[in-house]
Amino acid sequence: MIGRHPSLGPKANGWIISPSGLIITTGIYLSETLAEMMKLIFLITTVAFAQAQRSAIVYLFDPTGASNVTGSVQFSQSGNEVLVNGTLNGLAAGNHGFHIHNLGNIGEGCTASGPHFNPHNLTHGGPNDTVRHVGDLGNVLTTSDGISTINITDSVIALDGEHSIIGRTVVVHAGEDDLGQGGDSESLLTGNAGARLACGVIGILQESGASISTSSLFLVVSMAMLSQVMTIRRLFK
Ligand SMILES: [Cu+2]
Ligand SMILES: [Zn+2]
Repeated sequence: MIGRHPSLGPKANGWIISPSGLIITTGIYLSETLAEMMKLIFLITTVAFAQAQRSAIVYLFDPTGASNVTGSVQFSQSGNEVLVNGTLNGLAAGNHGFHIHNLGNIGEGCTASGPHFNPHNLTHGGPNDTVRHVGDLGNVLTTSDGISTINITDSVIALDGEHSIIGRTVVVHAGEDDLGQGGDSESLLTGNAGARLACGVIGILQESGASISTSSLFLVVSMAMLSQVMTIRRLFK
């Protein structure tokens, strides 16, 4: 019997001629379906990662107890930028250096966190400079009531990849960061920001939405696969 099997969808390009022909047709149909599904999975994965939204949080305090500086700061990825928002309490009025330091270790009064996070081995700078440490977020301004409101947008730090700040330490300093303009060697290392008054290790606040959307999209893919298998099973009945 020669004819197009009614249960073959419009995407099937084979004709059923004989049982062996049926197997060949089904084989072509299966491999085409698999190729399409691979493309779909690739697309879904790409879309899911493009939509990834991750956020992080740090609670700051003085591990030595010497200062009463406390606070919390949140980081959220928004496209290529990271929004940095938070509040600190207990600093003297004026500017205070605010950086991401290399390690996630607040020991020895925050000094165990090491130097500024600097994966490209550049000199210290301000947040708007091309030549800067990745961790150079400049200064936070404290008003006369001892409150520092942080509202920074930065396109160099990130919440994943090479510039990821997750697991590193935020440090706020006693003095103002001169942003590398101080004219001495220390300026190009630390911005002469002085003592470390409070610090905290940056942790994951929220995983990206990718895990949720990926799982729901994989469900759709699984349903599609199941329906293909059922179509093929019908062909053999
Ligand atoms: Cu610092
Ligand atoms: Zn620096």
